[in-house]
Amino acid sequence: MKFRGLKIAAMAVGSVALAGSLATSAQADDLDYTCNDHEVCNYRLTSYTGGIWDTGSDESNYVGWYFSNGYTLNDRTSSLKNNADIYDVAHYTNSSYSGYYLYTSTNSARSSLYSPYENAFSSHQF
Ligand SMILES: [Ca+2]
Repeated sequence: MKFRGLKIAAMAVGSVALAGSLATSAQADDLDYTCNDHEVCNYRLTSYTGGIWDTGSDESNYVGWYFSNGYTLNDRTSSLKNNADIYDVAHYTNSSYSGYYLYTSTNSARSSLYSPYENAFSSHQF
């Protein structure tokens, strides 16, 4: 199990209000299979179906993570939501934030993806 939340807490040191809400979000409702505020949510199939993977943190390598329906996360995202209140998110086709990337604005979503992004994401960063 990977440890989460430390990076968010460190990033938010400059803002007491943000530190509280983001740290709580990252620890309390990550991977609860609900797309909460502050989270990016990847879905196995289009139109936000087929299993969800939700987190409020950056993730540099999707290998080892799984959708709610048990499918491996790596190279399997077909739609996504960015519910992070103030952050755009970039999804990358390779691990460590490399390869092709796709920006999704805060509080927006993509009901389907297209080549070279469909079933290709391996990391994301707010
Ligand atoms: Ca959640």
